Amino acid sequence: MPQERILITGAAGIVGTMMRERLRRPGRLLRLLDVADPGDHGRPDEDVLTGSVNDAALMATACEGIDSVIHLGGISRENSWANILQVNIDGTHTVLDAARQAGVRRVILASSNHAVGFRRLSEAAEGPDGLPADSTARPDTYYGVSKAAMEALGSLYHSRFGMDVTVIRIGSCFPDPLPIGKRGLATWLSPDDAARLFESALATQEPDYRVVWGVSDNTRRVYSLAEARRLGYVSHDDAETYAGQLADAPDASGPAATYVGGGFCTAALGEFN
Ligand code: 15L
Repeated sequence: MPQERILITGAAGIVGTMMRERLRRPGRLLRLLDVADPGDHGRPDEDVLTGSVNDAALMATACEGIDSVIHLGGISRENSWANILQVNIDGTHTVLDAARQAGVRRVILASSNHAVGFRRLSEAAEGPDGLPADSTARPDTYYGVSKAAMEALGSLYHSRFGMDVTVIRIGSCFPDPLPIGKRGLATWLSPDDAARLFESALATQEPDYRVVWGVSDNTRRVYSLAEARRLGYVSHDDAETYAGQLADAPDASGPAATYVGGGFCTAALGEFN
């Protein structure tokens, strides 16, 4: 049977670990890469590589024979400018360039809602289905800046080299929305929906550059799903199931109640939190 080969960077992270279990298919090989050892389970349908997305030689090896890259690797919240620049911006460039040199056809980039964290919740309420997925960058942190840079790099690699690039602006992808508090009732992307969305991005026919929101069809959703639906994504989950458990959680106040980035909008810039 011909094998589809997918490289997942950041495979030992929260999203990577959840996707490892969910993106397995007959006839598909998952190559799992992370700076932390993803753990080799000895499965014939997995390759495991340990190392950094900043290591160009390792990335060249990782991209050999690969059809699609799912780039989840990087720092997942605020950090120093030096670390963000190295891991998230330079690292994404290294991944994209290794993919280009290896002739990888498709790259899926895990961006974040924090690329547009300083967009107002009231703006989201104006759109027919919420904040459009192609809203221009309004980052709330250096981390958000790195996600905007990631999106720009993806656009460049599509336009220059014809690579198929899908950017997913992920909301809050955790087993459940509880760690995020009430905001998570709007921003949650369930693990199963995340897998459905990655499958839609893996099934594209024509090379393009597209930006979609990565959220479940939450009752309190503020991000548009129109763009992801065009890709074939159908969400089955809604964070509202957890609303009862969050009834006593504090309501947002100040900037966190005004902007879609929530608490990231007031987190100390450049400080790990
Ligand atoms: C993100 O981009 C982070 O990686 C994640 O840890 C969550 O905090 C999420 O955004 C969010 O906005 O809830």
